[in-house]
Amino acid sequence: MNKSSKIYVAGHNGLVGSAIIRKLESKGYQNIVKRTSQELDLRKQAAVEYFFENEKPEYVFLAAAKVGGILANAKNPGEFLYDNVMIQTNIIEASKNFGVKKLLFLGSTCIYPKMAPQPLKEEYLLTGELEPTNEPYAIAKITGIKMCKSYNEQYGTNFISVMPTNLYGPNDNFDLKTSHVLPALLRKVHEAKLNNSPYVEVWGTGHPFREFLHVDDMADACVYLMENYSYKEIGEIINIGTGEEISIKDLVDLIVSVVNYRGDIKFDPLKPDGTPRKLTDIQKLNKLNWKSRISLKKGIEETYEWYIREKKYE
Ligand code: GFB
Repeated sequence: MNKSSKIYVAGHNGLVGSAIIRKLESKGYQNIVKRTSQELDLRKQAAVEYFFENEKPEYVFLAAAKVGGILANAKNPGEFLYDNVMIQTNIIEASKNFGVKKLLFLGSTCIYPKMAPQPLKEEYLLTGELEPTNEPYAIAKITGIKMCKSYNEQYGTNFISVMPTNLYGPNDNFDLKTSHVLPALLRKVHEAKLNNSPYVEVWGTGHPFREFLHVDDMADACVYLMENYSYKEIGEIINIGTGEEISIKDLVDLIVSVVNYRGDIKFDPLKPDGTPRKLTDIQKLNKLNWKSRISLKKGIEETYEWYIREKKYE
């Protein structure tokens, strides 16, 4: 990839897509192509083929997806399956048809079996039952992984699949019904402080563990892999994470201290906990000389500063 290469970032307004744009621009890439979902419905194959035929991007970051937290997945299984399969299938097929030199497909660590040994190694894929609350999303992402692998084998394409852990940061979704846990708690604790609420409600028991990677670290890893490694060196999938986990309860305590909220925390065990742990094994990534840099505390502080500045209320 050189500075004048034509690069298409699918999903450029989302959490990861916008971070990839920031990273590419900061590294001097000038020829970046973007389309909003109003300009280009990626679920429509003819529209995607027409776009690729006219723009002929050389490199593609496939960061467009229908994403959401545990309840959003559980309540909208059909949408999570259909939208993600259509979006990724259309872009991967068009990338093959119009000679894209390299594509990076974003999966998720929820593709691994619910009770897989921890930390999660890439070879655990498809070795057990998936977590029910996000099975449709996971099936869609596994389909994308297998499509990239199959196209590389049949057509000689160079499509790589990366599996990020839970991500957070600027431009995240803060809608309390559809968001992931970290932005949801940041908003809840912030509003509880503003409204002098006596307590904040947290879903589940607080016992599950999660790993959190700041989206700027994620974008750095995506651009690094796209610049330096091909499918042959990476293999079918590669985890991207920090290799460190925290319980939801300790995450709440960390957010409470960053926001400086003085009320109580109430756990609602009637809400789902989801998978107990999903810690990434990042040996494969570390061997490619990449490590995350942004600590969780610093990342939450920066995200909170961004949130207050941008007042990201849904
Ligand atoms: O981030 P999250 O929604 O999804 O939930 P997953 C993580 C944990 O946070 C669960 C707890 O144990 C929730 O019970 N939690 C506590 C909350 N309070 C809240 C809250 O206010 N909002 C939310 N959302 N959670 C997702 C998958 O799994 O991981 C996605 O559903 C994707 O498809 C993503 O793969 C990376 O981490 O459980």
